[in-house]
Amino acid sequence: MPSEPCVRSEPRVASEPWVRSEPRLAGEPRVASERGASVSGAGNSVSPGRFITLEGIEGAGKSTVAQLAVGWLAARGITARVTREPGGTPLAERVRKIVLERGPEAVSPQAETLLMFAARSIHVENLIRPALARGEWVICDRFTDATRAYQGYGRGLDPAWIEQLALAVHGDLQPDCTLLLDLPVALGLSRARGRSGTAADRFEAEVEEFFERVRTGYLLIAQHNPQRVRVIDASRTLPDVTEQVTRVLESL
Ligand code: T5A
Repeated sequence: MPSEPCVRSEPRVASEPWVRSEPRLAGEPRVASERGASVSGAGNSVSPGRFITLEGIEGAGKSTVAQLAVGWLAARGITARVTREPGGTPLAERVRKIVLERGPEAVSPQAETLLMFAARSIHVENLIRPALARGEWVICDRFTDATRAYQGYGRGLDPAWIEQLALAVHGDLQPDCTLLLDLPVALGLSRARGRSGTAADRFEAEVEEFFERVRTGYLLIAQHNPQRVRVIDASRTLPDVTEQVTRVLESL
């Protein structure tokens, strides 16, 4: 696991297809500490919000880690909000239903991507940006790295197109830190299928090779963004994963 903490500006790697120089929108701040801050306690210490995302293949443990992180932060007096993508607001959850459910009509990779970004746009505008502006921490189960990994590496869509959509939808809003829960595909799928009592959604019904491409994509994203993305060995026991995650949170 890389040793450096998540920091907010990272070197750009020219060869990485997901990397581009993101222009700042006029008047829009770059990072969480500029976006909003709240005064904590009786003193004048500023407690800016942080935008933390959780990524990984099916069954990696993202929901479990999200709850763990919010509890760890609450014990330290930090208000954190757990949310997820696609979804997170009532309207975005309706889009989630559309994009995940299996139905008689084909959903092209392009349509899938546009639906993901439609949900994200609603989520960013109505939940993520306002929470960060209040100085809250946002723990988000999946964000744009999921589109890069699933629709880009998994479905084979043009990474440049995905970056254009990302820029249009959330400008230069980027996670302050991303925890990539990495584990072998077979283990993730067995955990996900073992837990779920419901029918497989469109993604869960995919073949293992698809998830292998997604996992490889995630690891490449981590490799090219070592300061933002921290890789957690999610194949370990929950206490071990908890320890890895809290070490990262302590560094923020
Ligand atoms: N998608 C999403 C895209 O294609 N593009 C996008 O842009 C976006 C945003 C969303 C789907 O949409 C796709 C990706 C997804 O296919 P989802 O609900 O977010 O779906 O995704 P899932 O990965 O399917 O969520 P899961 O709930 O299945 O997985 P989690 O949250 O990673 O796993 P979790 O925490 O529920 O854990 C699974 C089981 O394992 C146990 C848990 O108790 C649970 O039973 N567990 C462990 N067991 C042993 N050791 C550990 N360390 C464990 N950690 C958890």
